[in-house]
Amino acid sequence: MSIAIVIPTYNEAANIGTLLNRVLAVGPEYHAIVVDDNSPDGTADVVRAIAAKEPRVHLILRTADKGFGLAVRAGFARALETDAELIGQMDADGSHDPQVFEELRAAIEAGEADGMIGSRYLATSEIQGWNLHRHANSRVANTLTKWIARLPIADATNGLRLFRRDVLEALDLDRLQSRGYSVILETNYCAHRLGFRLGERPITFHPRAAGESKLGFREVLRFLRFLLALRFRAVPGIANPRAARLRIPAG
Ligand SMILES: Nc1nc2c(ncn2[C@@H]2O[C@H](COP(=O)(O)OP(=O)(O)OP(=O)(O)O)[C@@H](O)[C@H]2O)c(=O)[nH]1
Ligand SMILES: [Mg+2]
Repeated sequence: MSIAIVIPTYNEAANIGTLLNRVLAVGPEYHAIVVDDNSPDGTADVVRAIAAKEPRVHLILRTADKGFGLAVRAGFARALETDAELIGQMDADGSHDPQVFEELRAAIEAGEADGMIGSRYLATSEIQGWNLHRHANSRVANTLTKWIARLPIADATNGLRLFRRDVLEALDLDRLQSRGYSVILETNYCAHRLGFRLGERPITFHPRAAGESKLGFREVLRFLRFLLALRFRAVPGIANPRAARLRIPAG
């Protein structure tokens, strides 16, 4: 059984080599699909050099329409073309520990859930290196998300997740609306609305190892716009009468 981990990257040349080694070291069944938006720092070149020697590393180079959400969707679509039974996602900057996938996998294999999330907001979770401003931002976003999306999970916006492949098959990736970070919430939300069970495990969220954050004000605004739209949009495969009446463009 193989496990495909999708890793979106933008200017992660300093981090991606170390991270790929860590992902591959989790187990021989782990494959990495790096989705790079043509980073000016040469991230794709680093990945290409590793992929030339390591068949479990794959690169998708996107050259138009940059976006975290578009990249994640492209990565999931590629993963569905492989025989991977479990498909995951993580950041490239060292904030997420790939070893957590083994815990998430065990929970899915035990039948606890169809998709498992590494959570920053359970009792024993830990977030390292955030200043007050970053904590406040995340708390507000998370509270708004809980209030609007009403998902049965504490952390609906962290990009460390693992799904059974049938969850992603059911999502209809082409019909998702998110181009940015809201893709995490959107996919969790759609999976839940489609009747799949989501679970969580506590994680330690580490500070970014090198490079700069891409989470700017524009991305925050896009996320808020997506939240607004969420209650009034159709979920692919689910009828939503409110969606026909009010259409707010998604983030
Ligand atoms: N392909 C692609 N990847 C992106 C894009 N924006 C961010 N990423 C990647 O997505 C992951 C998360 O981005 P970060 O900048 O770390 O955002 P964050 O983790 O929310 O913010 P920090 O905690 O401040 O690092 C990283 O691996 C980024 O390289 C994008 O537009 N396209
Ligand atoms: Mg980060």
